[in-house]
Amino acid sequence: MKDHPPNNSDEISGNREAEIDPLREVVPSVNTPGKRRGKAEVASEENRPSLREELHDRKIEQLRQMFDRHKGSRQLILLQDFPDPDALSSAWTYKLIAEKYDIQCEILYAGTLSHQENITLVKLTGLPLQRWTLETAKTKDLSAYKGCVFIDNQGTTCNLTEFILGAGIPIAAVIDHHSLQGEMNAEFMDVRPEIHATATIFTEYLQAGMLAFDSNISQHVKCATALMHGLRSDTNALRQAQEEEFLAAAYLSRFYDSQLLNAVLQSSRSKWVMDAIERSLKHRIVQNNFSIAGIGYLRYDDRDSIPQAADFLMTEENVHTAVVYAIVHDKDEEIEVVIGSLRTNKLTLDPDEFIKEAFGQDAQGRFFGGGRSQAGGFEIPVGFLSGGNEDSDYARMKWEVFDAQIKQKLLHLVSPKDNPIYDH
Ligand SMILES: [Mn+2]
Repeated sequence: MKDHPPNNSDEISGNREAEIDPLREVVPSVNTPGKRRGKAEVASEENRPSLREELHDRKIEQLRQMFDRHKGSRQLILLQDFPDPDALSSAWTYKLIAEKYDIQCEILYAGTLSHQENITLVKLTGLPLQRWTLETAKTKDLSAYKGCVFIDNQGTTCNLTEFILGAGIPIAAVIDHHSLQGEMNAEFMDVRPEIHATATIFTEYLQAGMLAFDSNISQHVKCATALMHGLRSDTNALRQAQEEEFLAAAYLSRFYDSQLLNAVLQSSRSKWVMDAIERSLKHRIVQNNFSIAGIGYLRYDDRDSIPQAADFLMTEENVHTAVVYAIVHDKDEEIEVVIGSLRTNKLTLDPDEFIKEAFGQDAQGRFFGGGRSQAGGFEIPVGFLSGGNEDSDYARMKWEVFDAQIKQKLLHLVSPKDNPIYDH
């Protein structure tokens, strides 16, 4: 279990003020990329690359240069502790591109691969993934690695970050679609919060010629399938996809294996996920179209069942937003954290703002959570109250206190009128 800042689940982003997006700064409208201009536009403009295209080309050039500088070396790709399909497929694509530059990459995660679809994805595609706990990392000769790479995260959701950076390995690249979480001293940065999946960014790299997929090469077909799955899973099966994602999916459709994707999508839910769903149904309260459920204690390895339970609560009629949370405990380390997931299809609800406003900041000024488009998460350390659950009365009391406090904070925002403190 990680012991660093709590504001770091996979759905969490950093300070919005700090967002830097060169494309957005220069071109105010991100919805009118030059490549897709209408026919009605002036002919002379047709041949002139737009500012956005130029910036895109410049990014690709910077990426090439970074790879050139690292030719023949080795790199570590760091994923979040609970890697999702977007992260897994994007990391694999990076690894395949890097191989063209004779760069060997290890794809690492420190936590658990627990979502049934992720386990199936890795098994069926042979996605080259390694689990390195902090203990494992300490036994490795890190001097072999000349760069580390953060993909679909910016280090805050990875338990290895501090150790790897502390070992003096420079950051070769950060490629992500979460809001910028702070300054990173990286050789190459491509952080685009307006894009809904990192797999979209990587598909753009492929289209720009960083690697030519070949449908006769089984590894390429499997990687394209993984990217398609990544795209789908970060966009609610493309229901929340934008033009960029559809264009990426269209490109990937030339290479991916639809049967393989089906096999991944049909993986069945584990008993633990079924249990979490059952508990969330039993304990949910629905107010103003919000469905909120505290589901008690959960093993660390079953953390992924929280967002799945939230997804399930979203299927009830008239519910536009679901929040599910649990006290997640790590038996080995006696550490407990309240972990929660938010899902919404209400376009005017910004999960990042909602979570930051609901839970505020800790004593160090760090938020307990945040979000990306239509999803968010939070982690609240149980701290001094951790452990001692052999005494079932104590365990129950502790849960009731956390449950009441979290509900109270959420309901402040859900129905401000009901709360005297909010009633100005
Ligand atoms: Mn993602």
